[in-house]
Parts: sequence; C-alpha cells; structure tokens
Amino acid sequence: MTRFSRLSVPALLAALAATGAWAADTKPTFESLDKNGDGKISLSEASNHDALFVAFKSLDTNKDGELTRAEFAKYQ
Ligand SMILES: [Ca+2]
Ligand SMILES: [Ca+2]
Repeated sequence: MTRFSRLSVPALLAALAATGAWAADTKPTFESLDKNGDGKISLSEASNHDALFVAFKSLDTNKDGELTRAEFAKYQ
C-alpha cells in the first residue's frame, strides 16, 4: 500500500502539471493583464502571458507598443 501511494505521487504531479498547462492556454481578461490599471496593456504586462506575448505585435495595429481594449478585443 505504501509503495503504491509513493508511486502515485509522480502521477498526481503530472496531472497537476497538465492542468496548469491547460490553464495557461486559456485567454486572460483585459483587467487581469492591465496590472497598473492605465487602460492599456504594455508589452511587459503582456509578457506574463506567453500566448498573448507572441500575438502582441500583430494585435498592436497602431504600433504604439500598447494594446488598447479595442486592440485586445481581437485576441479574445
Ligand atoms: Ca497597463
Ligand atoms: Ca496599440
């Protein structure tokens, strides 16, 4: 029994890791990304979210280095 529960720990960790990977894939809200509350998402604010960071340049249509709510809406 003891041996079985020891073996199940890595399996549990793997399951948690899989859950975390899924959560990282979900799209964040504008409010959660705009840490300083200035109504825009800067590149450093977007860097907290890998997928958004990658998409940042294409979303920033006026190339001012920040995403407005309207620019971010295209991502959602
Ligand atoms: Ca901001
Ligand atoms: Ca912009």
